[in-house]
Amino acid sequence: MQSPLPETLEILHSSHVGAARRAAKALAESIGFDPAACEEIALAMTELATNLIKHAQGGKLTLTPHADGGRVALEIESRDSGPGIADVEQALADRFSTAGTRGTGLGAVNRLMDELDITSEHGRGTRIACRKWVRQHPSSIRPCPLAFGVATRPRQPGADNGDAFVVKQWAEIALVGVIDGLGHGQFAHRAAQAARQYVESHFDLPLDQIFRGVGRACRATRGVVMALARFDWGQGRLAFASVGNIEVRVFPGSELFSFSIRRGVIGLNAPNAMVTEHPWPPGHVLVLHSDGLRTYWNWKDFPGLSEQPAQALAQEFLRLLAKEEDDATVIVVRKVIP
Ligand SMILES: [Mn+2]
Repeated sequence: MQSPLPETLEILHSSHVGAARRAAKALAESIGFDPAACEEIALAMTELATNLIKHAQGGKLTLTPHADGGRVALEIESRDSGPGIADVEQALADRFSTAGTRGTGLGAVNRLMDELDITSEHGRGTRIACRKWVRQHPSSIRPCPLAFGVATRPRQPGADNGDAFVVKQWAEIALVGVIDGLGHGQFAHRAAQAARQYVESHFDLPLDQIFRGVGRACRATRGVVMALARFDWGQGRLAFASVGNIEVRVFPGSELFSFSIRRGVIGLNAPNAMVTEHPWPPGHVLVLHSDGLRTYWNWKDFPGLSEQPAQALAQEFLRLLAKEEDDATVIVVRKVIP
């Protein structure tokens, strides 16, 4: 199959936005995106085109299909010679701008696309490049042998929870994560939800790419700490990455699991996450929890561990270990107990 050529559209007037949208959608359909992804690409294109009219007196959008080792992606590049984006972080935070103003739509582009790269020079213009990959998820005919238990609560009943979690399953893979927004209350909640939304909409990217995207999504927030564990249960493998203060334990513990935990706050100052790969024997138990649970605990504190289902264990952890003064979240992953 001959791949379609790049296509460049001049965006000078609001009447060009519709044509840009249709061109992006048509190209996305022709290279194999599913209908939902085609809509997301069309929406990202609309945001970028609208941006060019509103903030740069026009510019160019280029659509480029890519094929990379059997994977297919679509890239949208926006170029203008406008005033530049004074505050990229603020521009990425459009979701949180006050009612009526839409920001520059770049937060939406970050959520809709898989990768985003912004270069902006004051008075000289802006280049924005974003990509989305075609997803291929053959559904599994085997039932998932892992069970996931989650327990969470805000520091006070009814308060905003500054923690968040993710549990996603597809094909023969499961992704779980614990996110803790800095501090607590409304702003911690916003940061944690910005991170959660990014992970939920990009769950199937490689872990390091998810961390980078969450970094962008959280730049205008207080920031978060986060740990992600990706189980490829078909292969009996675990990939793990963590930045900041999320506790991770494996039972029975062994040298199979030397996780690499980076210090810092995602969205503020964190280096990118270091992903490590491990075998995952079926009898093992993984616990992830935020610092709203006491970290000085021992597996012996949980009698009958080997018989308890994941959800019962998560609730037990929360009940016994949660601190009064912080949001608290725990995830337990283990094999299904029949
Ligand atoms: Mn906390």
